[in-house]
Amino acid sequence: MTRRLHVAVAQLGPIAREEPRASAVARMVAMLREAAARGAKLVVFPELALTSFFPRWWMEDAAEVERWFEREMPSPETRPLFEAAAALGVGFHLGYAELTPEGSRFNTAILVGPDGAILAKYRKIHLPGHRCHEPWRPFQHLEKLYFEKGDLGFRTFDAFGGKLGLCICNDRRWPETWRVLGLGGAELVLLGYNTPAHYPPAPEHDHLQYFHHELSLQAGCYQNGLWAAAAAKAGREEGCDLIGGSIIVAPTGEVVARAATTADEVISAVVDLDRCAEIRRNIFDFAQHREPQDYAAITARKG
Ligand code: CDV
Repeated sequence: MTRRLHVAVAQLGPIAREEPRASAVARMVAMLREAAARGAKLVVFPELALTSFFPRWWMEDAAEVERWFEREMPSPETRPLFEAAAALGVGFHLGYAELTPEGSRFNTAILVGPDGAILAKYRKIHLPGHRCHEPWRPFQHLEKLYFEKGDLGFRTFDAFGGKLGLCICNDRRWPETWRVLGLGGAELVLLGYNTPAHYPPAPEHDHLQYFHHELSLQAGCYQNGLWAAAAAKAGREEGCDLIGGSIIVAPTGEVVARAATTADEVISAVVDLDRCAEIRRNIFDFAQHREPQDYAAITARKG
């Protein structure tokens, strides 16, 4: 019996600063329906999918910051997404800004089952950017200020007939993310991202943004023998260009589906989870070929 899962990635175009959550949710419900009509059983939405990418703004007023965060999930505004998915019998992955009852703030992703129940949660570990206002930048990237480092680790979850892992945006650039998920047996990694086309500290790399995105995904998949489905928030959002390039990547590192626009767009592929074994039983048979006693520096020091 093969384990085939039809996966869709629902890329979002820009969300305006004043666009209400209800509008973003309505756009996502429309894409959910399109994905379900194609036969998809799991739909991946981007990082911080309910609002504009607010870490680009320096905000001193705590109340102004808090309005970007979700205190409950589902909430009255997000419940239509959960209800539509359950009615269609489709699961989904959603990124959002989480405010916990204890007052902690995380950049979070959840995995929701086809019955609308939350199956898994991940809180972003690699937070890029800076903590202080840096007025020289054309836009800020204040994830280190607005979020705490995730406290749930890189876990894997039995769901949708396989073992799934979650990570978020900048995590995809770190080989440690993929290896820990791979060691956890992940067969399919889901992630969302908001990646500006312009990187103010190293503008000489701007023309490489799509390349570095795909390079990271393809290497992560190949070197760990797993699938990945990555959803962008894309397009010109409040004067900041975000890359598109949502993709689904096979355990061989091959791209099997890729978005063509920087707008709302659904891509999909039938993912055969058993294909992970092509890599894992061969070139990257961890149990046979890894030499962890020689990797101590990876966890012994930070930089
Ligand atoms: N949202 C992100 O984590 N964005 C980063 C940018 C700032 C480099 C990324 O890795 O795409």
